[in-house]
Amino acid sequence: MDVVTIGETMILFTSEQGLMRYSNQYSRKFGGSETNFAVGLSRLGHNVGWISKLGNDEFGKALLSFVRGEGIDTSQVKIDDEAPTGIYFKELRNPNDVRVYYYRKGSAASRMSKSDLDEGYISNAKFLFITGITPALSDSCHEMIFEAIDMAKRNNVKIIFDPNIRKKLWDEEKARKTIIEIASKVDIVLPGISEGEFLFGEKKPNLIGEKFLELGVPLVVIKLGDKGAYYCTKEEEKIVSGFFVENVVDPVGAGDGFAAGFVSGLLEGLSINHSIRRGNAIGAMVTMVNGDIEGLPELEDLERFISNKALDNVNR
Ligand code: KDG
Repeated sequence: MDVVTIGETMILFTSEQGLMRYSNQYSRKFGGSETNFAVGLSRLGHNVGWISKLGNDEFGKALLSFVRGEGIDTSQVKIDDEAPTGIYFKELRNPNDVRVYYYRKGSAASRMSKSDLDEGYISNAKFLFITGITPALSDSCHEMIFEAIDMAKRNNVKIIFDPNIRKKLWDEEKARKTIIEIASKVDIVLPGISEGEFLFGEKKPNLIGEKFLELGVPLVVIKLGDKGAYYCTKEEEKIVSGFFVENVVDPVGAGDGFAAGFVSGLLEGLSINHSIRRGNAIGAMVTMVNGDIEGLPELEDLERFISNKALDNVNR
């Protein structure tokens, strides 16, 4: 396995007519940060495994066959007879105001615990990808994420962490403390600017970067939206420019697409710079399509997008 990831994926209902109070039609999709990332990587040709729990219900079955159909290993996905698959709703008021509503409390995935982890499975991966969503789901998920980190570290599996702070899911003080504690244990962190501000009260990428470096993270990559991404290590720092998108349709999932592109580059031995460029491109592509995963490209489409954008810049 190239990458193993752990987290909750939900059925996603998107309102077809703006405000949910008026909508009598919803499209049924799938969404979950870790599987958005996994689908992105799998579409680029990498092997990904997903650890999770689903309800023994129609939604769980739909989700499992979708994720499996994307070529992701689901051998570590368990079915819980006692709890439902989580659901979330998306209300696209406009591309700058997208609201999400969770119906996931007590879901099957929130009942995951450290006994659901198989050290042998994690130890065989090159990377473990985790987000700050999972520890927010429940105390047992919180404990499980720290156990997964310990397993990865014991087996020299590199850990990539996207803080993905979802304030609706937990108390802010607990979120800050937990995210900082996790960050201090990982190899690569992928925050956004607003997350840096939430964690450290800093808005500038270099100052946020410094705070993470002080925590001991070897590589910090900060997403800057259409401006690209800033990265720093102890030795170097740089901004890798992004891709302008004229018509953003739905920004949800862009960060996961970024992570997929970036990690695919690392797996293929590309430089940090090139890996981030891939991430920037996929982040941009995801925003052009309605849905968390629908805009994730295959390698050929990704390369075409990057070279067309490069041509646009020459012609401008
Ligand atoms: O990054 C996009 C995710 O936020 C979305 O797919 C749903 O996982 C999700 C969550 O917990 O919000």
